[in-house]
Amino acid sequence: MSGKTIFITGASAGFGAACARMFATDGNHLILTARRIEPLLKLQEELASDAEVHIIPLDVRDRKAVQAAVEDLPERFRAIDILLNNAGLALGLEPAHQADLDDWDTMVDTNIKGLMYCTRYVLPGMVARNHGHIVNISSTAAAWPYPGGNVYGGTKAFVTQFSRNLRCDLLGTRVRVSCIQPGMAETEFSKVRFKGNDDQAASVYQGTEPLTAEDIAETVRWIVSQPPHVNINTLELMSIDQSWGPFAIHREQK
Ligand code: NDP
Ligand code: 8X3
Repeated sequence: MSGKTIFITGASAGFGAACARMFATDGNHLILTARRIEPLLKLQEELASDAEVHIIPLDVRDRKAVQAAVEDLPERFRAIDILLNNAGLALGLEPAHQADLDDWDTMVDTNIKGLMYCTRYVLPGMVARNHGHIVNISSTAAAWPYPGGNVYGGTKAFVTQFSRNLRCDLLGTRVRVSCIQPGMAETEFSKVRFKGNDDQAASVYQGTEPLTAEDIAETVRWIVSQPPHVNINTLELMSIDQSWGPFAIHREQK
């Protein structure tokens, strides 16, 4: 797959940056967005020989900024073929009664509302062209609860169900919607979740071979490379070192 125009949110690190590298190598044109401009500039320089790269400093929580980012694109980048809704984060792992409400707000504003804004502003062009693919990054946390997952898992359940509902609305068009639900993958994710505590972040992956950002990029590549009549709805993947636990049961001490 080459020659496509691909809009990536959260391209400054992790999955987004790995997808940018992969799509650039394949010869696509990229719109890379994130809040941090420095890593975007570096990526633009790194990929310059392979791809045309347009960078936009963008906080997906800012609805007007998302609208401007999409509507003010240079002519060359206007016809977006693929929107990769990847920007997102988990903050904290405290139980619900101790969690920080500001963290909850940030997760809802980013993972739900930011993804909603990007989708809503990009989608009309796709429908008008009767062509396009939205790829949403959800999580195993969408389907499988765990202690401390509270609002993070809730936001990812939204992403999965929103993806399915988009398919319903888009039936009859040639616009595809796919949702990927990865498990534990080593990126900046845990550093963000544990607010810069590197030891706590490293302990998540200690003694395991977690998924990598490149594994996710390969998955995205496979999904978008399917023939146009094939829509991958939902795809869940995990490291071989991750699985499910038994139901937790509380027992009173006699
Ligand atoms: P990283 O922390 O490495 O990357 C997250 C990206 O999201 C960064 O580029 C960051 O850029 C961007 N981002 C965060 N908040 C905003 C915002 N308000 N506006 C714009 N961009 C933002 O994590 P991952 O690559 O691992 O995460 C990518 C996605 O994958 C997330 O949605 C995450 O929930 C999901 N995921 C991650 C898993 C994992 O184990 N790593 C597993 C399953 C799903 P910047 O800070 O520059 O804005
Ligand atoms: C990230 C995976 O298990 O930390 O979405 O929630 S997990």
